[in-house]
Amino acid sequence: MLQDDLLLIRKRLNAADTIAIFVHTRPDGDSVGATLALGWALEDEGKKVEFVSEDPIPERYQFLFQFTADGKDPFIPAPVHADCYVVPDISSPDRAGAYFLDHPEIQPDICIDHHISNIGFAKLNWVESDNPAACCILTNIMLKMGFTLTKRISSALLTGIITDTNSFSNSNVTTDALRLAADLVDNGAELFKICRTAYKEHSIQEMEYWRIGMNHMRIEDGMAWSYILASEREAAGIESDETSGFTSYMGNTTGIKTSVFFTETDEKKVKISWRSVPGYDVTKVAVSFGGGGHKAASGATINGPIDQAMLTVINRTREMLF
Ligand SMILES: [Mn+2]
Repeated sequence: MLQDDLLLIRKRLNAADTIAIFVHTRPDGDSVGATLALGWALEDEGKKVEFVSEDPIPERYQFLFQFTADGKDPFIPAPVHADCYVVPDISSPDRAGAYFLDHPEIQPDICIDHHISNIGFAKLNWVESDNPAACCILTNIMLKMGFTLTKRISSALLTGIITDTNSFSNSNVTTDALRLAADLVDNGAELFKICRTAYKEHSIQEMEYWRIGMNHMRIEDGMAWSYILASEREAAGIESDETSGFTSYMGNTTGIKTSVFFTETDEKKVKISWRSVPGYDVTKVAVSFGGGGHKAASGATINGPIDQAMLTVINRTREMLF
């Protein structure tokens, strides 16, 4: 990426009156942190900013709202007055929700991303696919563009770095990421508080999910799997069909090569989530069921009933990987 590109990004932001910044659908910490950090930096320079999210911001990131002017959630579902569109941590237009699909005449102005699958859909694209977090990229380039990283901006950026690196434990964490994080703590970001709130703390619903998952878990020949029924989710008051990290948790068990979690959806379909250690490519199993994903993390949705689905999927996973 050339310094000239950074100059173009800075010029485009300077020229705008109202800048819309989007989080991606099902927003995570990196997405929320990047959007708030850049938005606040622009507000500090007197720009009007529209924070856009089609989905609600998960509760674990809402502590960042204490730093908004009125202490309230600043996000709106779609832009209103924007003359510049920024999409951080977003690899393709659909990841921003329906807005750019419904308005094909609008091309996002600036994309800042770290996904290897980024398709370069904005007018200006700053993509570092080996960078562990969009918030790492932003920390770096916001400093280069002359923005001041205040306490609230540093808190938002550190939230993204901690959550996207799994608290600096992923294989792609660089010394650069560690140094940038230290600088953000120097600027007033509260490491312990952010780790606790955005990363470590679970809701009671998530614990319910794990309790049910633990109860149903089976371990056999290097595979661990479990499930949750729609009726169990309803009884426990669990609204989401996300596995709340339980598939990874099973997959981190010593000796386990592949973990699989089955969620019976409200429509009696079965959502499958695979995780695996290096050497076990779960994408090909997921693709054989009409799904997809990454070598180490994939998913698919198939028809029930769940008993039959589990039997078929576990057998095929064993045949294809072991
Ligand atoms: Mn990210």
